Amino acid sequence: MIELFKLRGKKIWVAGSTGMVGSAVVRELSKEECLIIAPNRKELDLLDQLSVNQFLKITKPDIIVIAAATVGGILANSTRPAEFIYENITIAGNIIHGAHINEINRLLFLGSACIYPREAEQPMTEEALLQGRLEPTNEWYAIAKISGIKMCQAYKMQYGRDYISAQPNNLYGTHDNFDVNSGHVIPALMQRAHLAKVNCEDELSVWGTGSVLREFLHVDDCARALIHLLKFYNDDIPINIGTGEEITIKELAIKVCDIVGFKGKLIFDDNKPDGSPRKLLNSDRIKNLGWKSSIKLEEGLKETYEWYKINTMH
Ligand code: GFB
Repeated sequence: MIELFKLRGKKIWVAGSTGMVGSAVVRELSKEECLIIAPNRKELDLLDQLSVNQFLKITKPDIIVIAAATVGGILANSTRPAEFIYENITIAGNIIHGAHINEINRLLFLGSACIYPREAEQPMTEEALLQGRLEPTNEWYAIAKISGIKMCQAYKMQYGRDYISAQPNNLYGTHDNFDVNSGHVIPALMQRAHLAKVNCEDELSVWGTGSVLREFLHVDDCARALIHLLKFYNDDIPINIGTGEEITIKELAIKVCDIVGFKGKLIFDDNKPDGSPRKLLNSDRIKNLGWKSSIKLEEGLKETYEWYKINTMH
């Protein structure tokens, strides 16, 4: 397959480089003989348009990966809608417009599988975008992500910019947010199961009915997919990234408890939201470009738990 864009010798800004996805992208890019620029939050405020423009004017990267976002699990999404919509729209707007006015021609924007309608036909193809109503628990985040995707398409259409977007399914892995309230299901359950084990508790509460399905993608697989897309993809269709495998939250909770070594009973708390009933991506498009996931859920969960034990305070 012809490499459309060479990364070798290029200066690449990874926006959000201290987060879970950004740090994985930096790790993968460091194998590519390119120059990575990765300012942290204190060095660059992505919500400040002037600072972003100034930064781009001075550093002039050849390529930008937007892995920066305000993210969180189902509870954070549904209880902090203003932060999720404002911060994510602003980050996307500042960086995409800033890239354009600074003549930066290549950019990859990270979307999310929650951009698709709640009732979309499964597995969801890229064509399902904007064909129905969004899942209410994360519509604010989804609208912001759809805005970023649409900006990439608009700047490509009007100015011929090579800006692309990709949406991975539910991510997990090292450098995740393990907070029990604001985290996504895997890190939150891991932390909760770990604490229940340490405190010799008999029960563990799992949010929702446990019957909904999710497709989980390891962040290192995601980072490899993003780099693959930077090299080989330039269509305006935002492209799906998934494993093709799904699991119920109940099965996931059992797996997490096995790995952590918590032997108590699982209690399903249906006062907490379930969110989407099912969210499986059709990832044929990226598979046809020569990428597929390589980390099995079981293996990824074990590695994540090892990282959690070494790197978090508990
Ligand atoms: O990972 P999660 O928060 O996000 O929740 P979504 C997935 C499922 O796990 C839901 C259940 O059905 C939760 O009710 N769950 C069980 C738990 N126990 C827990 C727990 O302790 N913590 C959490 N968080 N969930 C996300 C969006 O939706 O999808 C994100 O909120 C993002 O913004 C992501 O777009 C792709 O899969 O429901």
